[in-house]
Amino acid sequence: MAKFETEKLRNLGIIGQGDAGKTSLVEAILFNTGMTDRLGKVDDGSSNMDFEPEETKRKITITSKLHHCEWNDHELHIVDTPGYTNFLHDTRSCMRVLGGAVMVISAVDGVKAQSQTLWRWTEEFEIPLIAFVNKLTVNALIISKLLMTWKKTSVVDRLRSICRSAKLKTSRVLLT
Ligand SMILES: Nc1nc2c(ncn2[C@@H]2O[C@H](COP(=O)(O)OP(=O)(O)O)[C@@H](O)[C@H]2O)c(=O)[nH]1
Ligand SMILES: [Mg+2]
Repeated sequence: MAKFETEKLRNLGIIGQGDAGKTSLVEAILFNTGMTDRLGKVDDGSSNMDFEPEETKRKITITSKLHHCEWNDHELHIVDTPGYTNFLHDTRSCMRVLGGAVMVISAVDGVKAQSQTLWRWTEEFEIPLIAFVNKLTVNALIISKLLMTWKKTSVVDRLRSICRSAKLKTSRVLLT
């Protein structure tokens, strides 16, 4: 792996409530950037990120993990974080070092309390955030309904345009 100057390094957190698809997204990033030669899957225990025995057994992320890849002449340090309430303190611990974060939102489940908590924490730590709407192929919840959920959390205006473009990006990731 090439060596990068400090200004070319980025610490990127992948955050969001449990089951949103964070670890799967990280696996897709690693695979698509050539860091892995197979797409790791949480469901069959082949994930590169959820490797602890308890994690492969329960199919959830319990502690934050770090991986890296290269993109656009930068080195990305990707932090995959837990989203379930019991382990959320671990996600908060990582926030101090994040230069940016992607909040993964499940189009199936909408926005739960954990996502709102995480959103507030990114504001507290002043972390630039983008939203990534996942699981759109499931078709269980249309994007407008998801946005209605966000409306109740009063952050919809910031997210509306991002969610629209995320729809295209998500489809692309899912097809790979
Ligand atoms: N249909 C569908 N399922 C997904 C997608 N991304 C993740 N999943 C599934 O959602 C579940 C939780 O995924 P995971 O990556 O562990 O979510 P995390 O808890 O946010 O890290 C697993 O069963 C995944 O296979 C997606 O884009 N579409
Ligand atoms: Mg996970």
